[in-house]
Amino acid sequence: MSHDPNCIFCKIVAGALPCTKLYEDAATLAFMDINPLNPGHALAIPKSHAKDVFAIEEEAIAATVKTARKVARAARAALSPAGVNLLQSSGPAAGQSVFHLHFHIIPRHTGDGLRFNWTPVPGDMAEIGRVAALIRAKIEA
Ligand code: DGP
Repeated sequence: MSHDPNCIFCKIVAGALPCTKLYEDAATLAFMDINPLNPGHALAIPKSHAKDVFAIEEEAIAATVKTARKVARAARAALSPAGVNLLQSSGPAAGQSVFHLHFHIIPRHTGDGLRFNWTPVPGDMAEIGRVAALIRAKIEA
């Protein structure tokens, strides 16, 4: 299990900092976000330190998604939101501020005014196809 002594979420995993825990298993932990965007806003993290989606092992992120799903379902049962966003940000340009991979679980309500900072605009299908081909060529087995 990788541990970064300077990482705030590693300190939470180690019990050196408090959190409002929702769930844990051998590989993951879920707890409430201290800056909730909506009531019920929670985070799911791997216990082993990995900075972001690029650094994390497949198994560890799969376990974290499983926990995020569990929490999303519990939030739906408990709070009856109209929907839930699962959000993962990797890199400062994507809005990541804590560099230990995490999924936000954000209960949503119609008209709650939350925006993730983009306005949908129909894409150019040729350009979408061109970029898809670039990414497809780099998909690893
Ligand atoms: P991001 O910007 O995607 O890296 O999200 C980091 C989130 O972590 C942000 O919503 C606030 C939350 N957060 C930061 N420090 C702490 C902490 O010490 N405890 C808890 N529970 N949440 C934290």
